[in-house]
Amino acid sequence: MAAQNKPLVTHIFTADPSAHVFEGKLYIYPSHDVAIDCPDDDNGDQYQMEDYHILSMDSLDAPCVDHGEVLHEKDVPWVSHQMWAPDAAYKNGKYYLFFPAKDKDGIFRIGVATCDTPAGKFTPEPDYIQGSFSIDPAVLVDDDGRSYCYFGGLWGGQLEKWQTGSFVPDAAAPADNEPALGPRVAELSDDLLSFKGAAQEIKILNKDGSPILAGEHDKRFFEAAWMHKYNGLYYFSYSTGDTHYLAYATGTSPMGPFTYQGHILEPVIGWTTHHSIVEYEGKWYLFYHDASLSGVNHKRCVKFCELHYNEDGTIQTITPYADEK
Ligand code: FUB
Repeated sequence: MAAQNKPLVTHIFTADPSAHVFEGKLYIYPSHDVAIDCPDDDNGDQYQMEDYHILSMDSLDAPCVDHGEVLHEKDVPWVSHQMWAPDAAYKNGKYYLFFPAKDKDGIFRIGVATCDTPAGKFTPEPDYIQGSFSIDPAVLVDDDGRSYCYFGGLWGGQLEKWQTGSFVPDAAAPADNEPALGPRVAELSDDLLSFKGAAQEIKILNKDGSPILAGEHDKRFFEAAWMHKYNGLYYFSYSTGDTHYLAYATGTSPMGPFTYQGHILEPVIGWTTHHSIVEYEGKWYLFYHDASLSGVNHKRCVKFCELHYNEDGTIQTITPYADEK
């Protein structure tokens, strides 16, 4: 299946799109890439984002509206820099913006800001969520009212440094023949402002129950967690990072374990790949980004395409740019 190849907006660089249907409209919560000129490094220093803009569309054919800056790093007391991939949630009449950023010690944490409307502006909590670390929060408000925050990212996202439960600056990554590091999940409090307990590591297993190994780079978790439900099953999807796939695994519990199923999206233009999956008017859509607008890894643009399931619930792999060949 081929992907459409049209940026939603071209007047700013955007990435990491978390799409939700709120009040009957599609809202997209992306990162806002900064157009600085600098080389890439494995620590992600080229991603120096300072704020968030929210996008929305009245329908899939309607123009995409930029609601402007809704939160800036200077408005968040605990943040030093690098506001990376956000997500949003709605509960009890309030909208929540979850975002990772580096604290004053250079450690990635996850913060939350709230608003009465989906398009902001958002008011941040004074401190980050206690017990949070690393990057790329994705929040599921489940059908039973319980809510979960999924997060984590390797390399610049610092997940390797948290293997002991504390931040160890020079911690080594697992060897290729050891189980891969899993993303983390924490149940959220009823007001979505704190973790109910310590975050747990999520297990992503092969179909025979064995763990995916750190050396299996085209399957193992790297960053960009997303959770959605389809026909009552939990679908945990993520980026494989250095092999540039979006992959997914399924399970019967929101906390896992999840069984690896395959790839959702083949590599796009640019190093990173990050996405969300949303149902809108009875069809399913993948929102994703690439670097086609600039040709530069850290100046990205968000796009979407339809996503199709097979009858057995597996997802058909999407090939970007196939229509252009
Ligand atoms: O946008 C900055 C980082 O790049 C995100 O947090 C990752 O998921 C990757 O897309």
